[in-house]
Amino acid sequence: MTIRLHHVAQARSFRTLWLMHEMGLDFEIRRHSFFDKSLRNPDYLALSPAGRVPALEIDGRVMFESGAITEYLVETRPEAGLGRLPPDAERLEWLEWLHFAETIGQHLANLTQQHIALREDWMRSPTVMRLEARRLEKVLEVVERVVARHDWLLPSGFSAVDTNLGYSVDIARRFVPLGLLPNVAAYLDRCKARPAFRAAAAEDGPAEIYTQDFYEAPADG
Ligand SMILES: N[C@@H](CCC(=O)N[C@@H](CS)C(=O)NCC(=O)O)C(=O)O
Repeated sequence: MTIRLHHVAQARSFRTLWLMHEMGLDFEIRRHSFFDKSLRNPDYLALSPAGRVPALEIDGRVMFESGAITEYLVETRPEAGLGRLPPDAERLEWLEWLHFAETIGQHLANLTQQHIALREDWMRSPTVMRLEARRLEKVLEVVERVVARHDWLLPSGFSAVDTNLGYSVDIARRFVPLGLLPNVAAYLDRCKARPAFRAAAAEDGPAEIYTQDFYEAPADG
């Protein structure tokens, strides 16, 4: 049965796209756009009730939530070795990083709304833009400390949590300069050098959310 990923270029569905390449799975991609309202049509809402991506059709079911999809993929296909299933000693850290990817993600969502989704200046809040960029920097400092100690989030090496968190870092660099976070920058370079990341990037589709390399927070005062 075909695995089908519902994907928007540059969105969190990239995590699933990258992970499925890491796992060597066969799948097809159904592309969507944020800007044509297709995520709000009843057919799509039947797959993903909040109209979000990713949604993954797999094993006769459909799943939403990128973290849950990551867990499901590594649990049902353990031969890829990208999960840390109980009683693995790294299980606890593996789960922490999986969910920490969405702690980063909430700041990314706020910044994306402020800088990109709100199209008129009067709709935006410079205070929120500055605060969220600062809070994003703080969570990246946590990543900075861990990838200073080893190449990937877990001491044992690359795992599926690097796809969830690596994606978050790749979007975060558009809002926080990585110059003061050299280990995060090197981690991102390692992610991007992986053949599976490159394969996913080649399939991501034309950029429609982030069209600038960097989105500067307005100066204070
Ligand atoms: N926690 C969810 C978040 C999903 C999510 O909000 N995805 C965004 C793209 S990054 C989306 O589909 N936004 C469309 C919308 O809000 O209408 C996950 O990780 O899958």
